[in-house]
Amino acid sequence: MRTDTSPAIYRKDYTPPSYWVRTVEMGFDLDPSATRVATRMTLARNPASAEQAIVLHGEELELVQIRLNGKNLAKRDYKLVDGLLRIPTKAEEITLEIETLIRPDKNTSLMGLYVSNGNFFTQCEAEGFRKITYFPDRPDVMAQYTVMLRGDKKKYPVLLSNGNLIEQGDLGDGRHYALWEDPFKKPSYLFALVAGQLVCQEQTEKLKSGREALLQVWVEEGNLDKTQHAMDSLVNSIHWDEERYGLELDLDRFMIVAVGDFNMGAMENKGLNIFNTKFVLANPRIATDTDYANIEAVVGHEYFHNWTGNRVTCRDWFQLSLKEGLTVFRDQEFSADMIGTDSGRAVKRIDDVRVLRQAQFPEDAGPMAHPVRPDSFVEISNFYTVTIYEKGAEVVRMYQTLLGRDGFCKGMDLYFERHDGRAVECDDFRAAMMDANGRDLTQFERWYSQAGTPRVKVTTSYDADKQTYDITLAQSCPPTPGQAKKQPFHIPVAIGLLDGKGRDMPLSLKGHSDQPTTLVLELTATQQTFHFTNVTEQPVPSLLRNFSAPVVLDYDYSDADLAFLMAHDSDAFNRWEAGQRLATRRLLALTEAAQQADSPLSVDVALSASLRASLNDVALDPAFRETVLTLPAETVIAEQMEVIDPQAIHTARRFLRLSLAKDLRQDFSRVYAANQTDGPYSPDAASSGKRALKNLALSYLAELDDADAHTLAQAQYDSANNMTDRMAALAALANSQAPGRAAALAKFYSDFEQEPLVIDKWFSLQAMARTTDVAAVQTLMKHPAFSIKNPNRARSLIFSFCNGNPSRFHAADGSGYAFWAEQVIALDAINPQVAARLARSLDRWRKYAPALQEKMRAALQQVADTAKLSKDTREVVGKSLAAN
Ligand code: B3K
Ligand code: ZN
Repeated sequence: MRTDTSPAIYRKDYTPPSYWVRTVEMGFDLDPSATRVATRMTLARNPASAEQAIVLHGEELELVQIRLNGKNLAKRDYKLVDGLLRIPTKAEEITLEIETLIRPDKNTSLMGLYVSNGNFFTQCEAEGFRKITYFPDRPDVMAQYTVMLRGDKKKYPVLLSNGNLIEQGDLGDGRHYALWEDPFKKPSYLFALVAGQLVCQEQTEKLKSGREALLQVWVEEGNLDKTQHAMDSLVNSIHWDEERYGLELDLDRFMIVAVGDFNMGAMENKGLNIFNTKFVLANPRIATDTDYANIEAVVGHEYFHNWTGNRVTCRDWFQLSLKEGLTVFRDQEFSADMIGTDSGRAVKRIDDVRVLRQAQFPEDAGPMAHPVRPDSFVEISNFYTVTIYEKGAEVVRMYQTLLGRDGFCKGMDLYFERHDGRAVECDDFRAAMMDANGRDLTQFERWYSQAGTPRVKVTTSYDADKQTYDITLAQSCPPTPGQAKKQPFHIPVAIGLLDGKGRDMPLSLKGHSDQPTTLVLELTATQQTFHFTNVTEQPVPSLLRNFSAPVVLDYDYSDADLAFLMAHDSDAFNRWEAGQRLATRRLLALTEAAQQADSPLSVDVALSASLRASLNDVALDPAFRETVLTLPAETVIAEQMEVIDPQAIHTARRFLRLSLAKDLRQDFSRVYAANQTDGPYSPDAASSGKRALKNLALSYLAELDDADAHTLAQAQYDSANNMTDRMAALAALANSQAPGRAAALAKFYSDFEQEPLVIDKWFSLQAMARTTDVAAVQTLMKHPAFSIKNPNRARSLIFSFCNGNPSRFHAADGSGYAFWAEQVIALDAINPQVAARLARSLDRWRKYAPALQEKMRAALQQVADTAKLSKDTREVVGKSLAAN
C-alpha cells in the first residue's frame, strides 16, 4: 500500500491572507510552446494576518524573474517549496512583478492555460490560475485586472479577456494586441482569456435600466449555424434575473465562448463565460430536446453566477455550495419559468429530483459522503459534487419553502445589500434569510454541517368519532464517514389530505387560522405529532408535496392508496411519486424473484392498469405522462436494496418493461400515432413533451423486438427531421435484433462524421446498449474517432459504459472492473480531474455481493498501488478503500 497521500485541508484552519491584492496587470505573449506571462500587482498588508510574508501559489511554472518594488529578487530572497512561494516582508504597500513561462500545448489537464484545436483557453476554477503565474490563488483575494494579450495575427485573430476591450492594434511584426480591463474586482478563479480563430453571433440587448449591453457567442467557424439557441437562452436569462430578483447585468459586454476540450459543463468567468461545446451548439440536425433544455439551463446557470458567485463570492472553497447550490436553484427556477405551465413546472421538478435520487442519494450513502459545506478535502476538484450542487440547491429551495417566495426574495436583497463585492460564507447567506424575515433558522445550519440523507418515517391515525387525524413524523439520519451521530434537522414537510373522492380537504391545524389545502409542517425534533381537527372522513395523506425536503420518506401506503394518489393528487409531483412507489415495490419483488432461479417472474395487473390510465389520460400533458410511464432507474432500485444485485435488477426491470409492452401494446401504438410533431422542429416544451411521450411509446414497443417494432423504428429513423427522433429510433434499433441495426449505426456515423457532439452520442448509445460488453467497448476504443484525451469523447464511451450500463459493467467475471482500473490509470496520466470522476464509479463497492465486492476491491487496490497517481484520483480511491 502506498503512503504518499497528500494532506487534507481543514475548514477550521482558515486564516486570512497576509496581503490583499489591489490591482493586477498582466501581459501575455501567446505561444503554444512558450507563453511568457508578465504580471505586476499592487499589494497591501492585511492587518488581520500575523504572517510576515507574501504567500503565492504556483504550479508547473518556469519562474523567470521576480521584482519587489522595482528590485530584482535573488533566490535567497524567497522560498519556493511545494508550490508555495514565500517572500518575507512586513511592508505595507508593495509592487510585485513576476515573469513566468508556461507550455500550454503540453497542458493536458485542461487547467490553467491550454490549447484546444489550435486556440488558447483558460480554466482557473478552482486552482488553475496558479498554473499561469504565482499568485495568492484563493477566492477571498479579490483584485482588479487589466490584461494585455499579444499574439500572431493570423493564428490568433481574436483576443479576448474579462471586462471591456480598451484598445487593440497592430504590433507591426505579424502580431497584434488587445487590452482588456475588468471594472469589477474578482478572485483569480474568475480570470479568463481566449485567443484564436473564432467567429461570433452578436446582438445588443436593452437592460432594465435602459443601458445597452453587447452579447456575443463565439464559436469555431462552421458552427455559426448552431448559436441561436444559446443566444436566446442568454437573453432570457438576463431578463429573468431582472424580473425575479431585480438583478441587472453589470457589464457592457457579455461573451460566451465554446470549446471542444473542457473538463466540465461551463465556467462563469466574469464577462467571458467559457463553455463546453455540448452546452452551446444546437440546431435541429445535431441537438436533441434534452440538449436544448440543457443549454438553456447551463447558459442560465453561468449567467446567474454573475451575481451569485462573482459579485458575491466564496471566502474559501469549503463554501462552494454558497454559490453553486444557490445558482443551481436559480437555474432550476429559471427553466421552470421558461416552461411556464404548472404541469411543466412539475415535470422539471421531477427531473431534478430524479438526478438527486440517482446520483446524490448514493453519494450521501457512500465513502465520499460529505456535508453541503465540507469540513475537509484533499483536492477541491473532487468536491464539485452532486451534494454541493444538487443537494445544495435543495437546501436553498427549503428556505423558499419555509419563507415563501417573497420572504426568500427579501433574504436575497439583504444578502446583496450586505455582501456585494465580498467573499463570504454559507452562514452569511443563512443570516440574511433569517434577518430579512425575522425567523430563527439556527437549527437549519445542520443541513450544511451534517452529511447523509435523512429519513422521515410517517405514521397516521384517524379518529372517526372525534374527527381528528394525527400525523407523526420521526426523523433519523444514517452515519456517514466521520459523523456517527446526527442531530435532528429542520425539515419542511409539505402535506395535503385527500378525501374519498380524491379532493383536497381543507386542513385545520392548531396555530393556523386559514384552512389551506397544502400545509408545510416543520419537523425540528426527532419526533413530532401534528393534530388535525374537523377531518370528516378517513383521508389518504399526500406527503412531502413537491418534494419539499431532500429526504427519504417512509409511509406504509397500501397499493390501493398509491393507485388512488396516482389518479387524484392535486400535487402533480406526488401523483408521479405514487406511481414510482408502486413501480419500485414491484421491481424490488421482481428482483428478489429473479435472484431465485426457480421462482418465475409474474406480471402485475394492478400496476399496469394504473399506468394505462395515466398513459391514456389526455387531460395530462404528454411530458408528464412520459415521466409517469418511466420506471425507476436501475441505480435507484439498487439504492433500496440491502445488497445490490445488478443482474437481478436488470432482469426485473426488463421483465416489467416487456410485460407492460405486451399489456399496453394497443395503448402505446395509439399514443405513438397521436403524438407526432409534424412540421418544422421546435424545442418548445409542448412539442418536446409530445416527442418524449411518443419516443417512450416507441421504446416500450421496441421491447417486443418483433418485426412491427423494427419497422416502426426504422421508419422513424428514416423520416426523422430532428435529432431527438433520430436518436430515439437509433436507440430502439441498437437494443434490438432488427436486421437494419448495423446499417443504421453505420449510416448514422457517416451522416454525422463531421459533428463531434453527435459522434459522442453515437459512442454513448453503443456503450449503453444491452449487448455491449467490455470487449465491445475495447473495440470501439480502437475506432479512429475515439480519443481518450478529449473529455467529451472519454465520457461518451468509457463513462457511459461504467456508469450507464450496470448489468454489463458488473459482469460476474470482473472484466468491467479490470477495464475500469486500466482506464482510470490511463486517464490519470493525462487529466487527473477526469480520471478522479471515473474513479467514483466503484465507490459503492461495499453494497454488492461478496463475489463482486472482492473483484471491485482488487481493482480499486490496483489503482491505489499505481505509482505517480494524482492527488485527485488518490483521494477518491483512498476514501473508497478506507475502512468504513
Ligand atoms: N463553477 C464551474 C465549475 C468549475 C469546476 C472546477 N473543477 C461551473 C459552474 O458550476 O458553473
Ligand atoms: Zn455553477
